[in-house]
Amino acid sequence: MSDPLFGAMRQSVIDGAPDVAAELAQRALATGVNPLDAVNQGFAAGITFAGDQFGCGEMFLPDLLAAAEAMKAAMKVLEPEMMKRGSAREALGKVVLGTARGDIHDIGKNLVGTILSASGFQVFDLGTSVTPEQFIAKAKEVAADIVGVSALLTTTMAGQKAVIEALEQNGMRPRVKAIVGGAAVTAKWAEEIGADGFSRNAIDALELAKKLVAKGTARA
Ligand code: B1M
Repeated sequence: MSDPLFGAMRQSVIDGAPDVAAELAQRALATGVNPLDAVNQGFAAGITFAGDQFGCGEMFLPDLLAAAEAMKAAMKVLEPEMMKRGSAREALGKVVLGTARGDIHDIGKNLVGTILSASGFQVFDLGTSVTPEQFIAKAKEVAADIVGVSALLTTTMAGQKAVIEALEQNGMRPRVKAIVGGAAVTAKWAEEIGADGFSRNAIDALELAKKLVAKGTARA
């Protein structure tokens, strides 16, 4: 029954139509669709298609920007509901989150932050293009358990490595765990740079974060 709705969501992002996307997100909530399903099966399918079209030269940057705006309009409607549905309310741990230096992609990072917050983590989101120094300063300030760095560009993945090096240099490892993610990030890359883990999507990021805090990263 929801399939045509998911199809319309996908199309609203491809068309770069924020008003339509927001309206569809509202309709999904009104009809009892799980907001995460709306993201994964609807809107994210649209942004992935747009990215593929951009990658092969069938879509241009303004189209991709418009698609991203539509996706964000939908996320603005869905995020509060995702937060409300979060089951665990106790503080599981503190996570400092951001997108790597030089990288302005934030849709996936925001989704990771929403899922972690909704599930009981206290998330400090530093936004996009975050320097290693900013990650370190915030992690020290809040006594973070986990630092999470998102990177969508192959060029900005180096920023993930720089954050882990900075954690080492500041004597914050191994107490503070480092997790990485983003479309081009692989398990091999995560291992190579000494991350404590990586995840392909927001749900896996939650499982990973839970595992890491359970392994004894809890604050002294
Ligand atoms: Co950009 N872009 N983009 N872009 N863009 C990609 C990444 C690209 C693959 C598109 C392509 O060519 N096919 C390509 C990168 C190529 C590469 O380096 N390998 C690319 C490029 C080239 C660029 C520009 C350089 C284009 C230009 O200017 N010529 C430019 C770079 C700007 C910069 O950052 N300095 C650029 C700009 C943009 C827009 C501004 C137009 C827009 C971003 C808007 C925004 O985020 N506010 C945009 C978009 C939308 C994309 C694509 C199409 C979609 C990304 C997205 O939001 N996906 C992307 C193609 C693609 O990925 N298929 C592309 C949906 C989101 C839910 O998924 O972000 O993967 P994702 O997040 C997932 C997982 O990865 C994971 O969980 C999330 C939720 O499930 N995850 C984590 C993410 N972070 C995590 C962190 C974790 C754990 C899991 O722990 C910390």
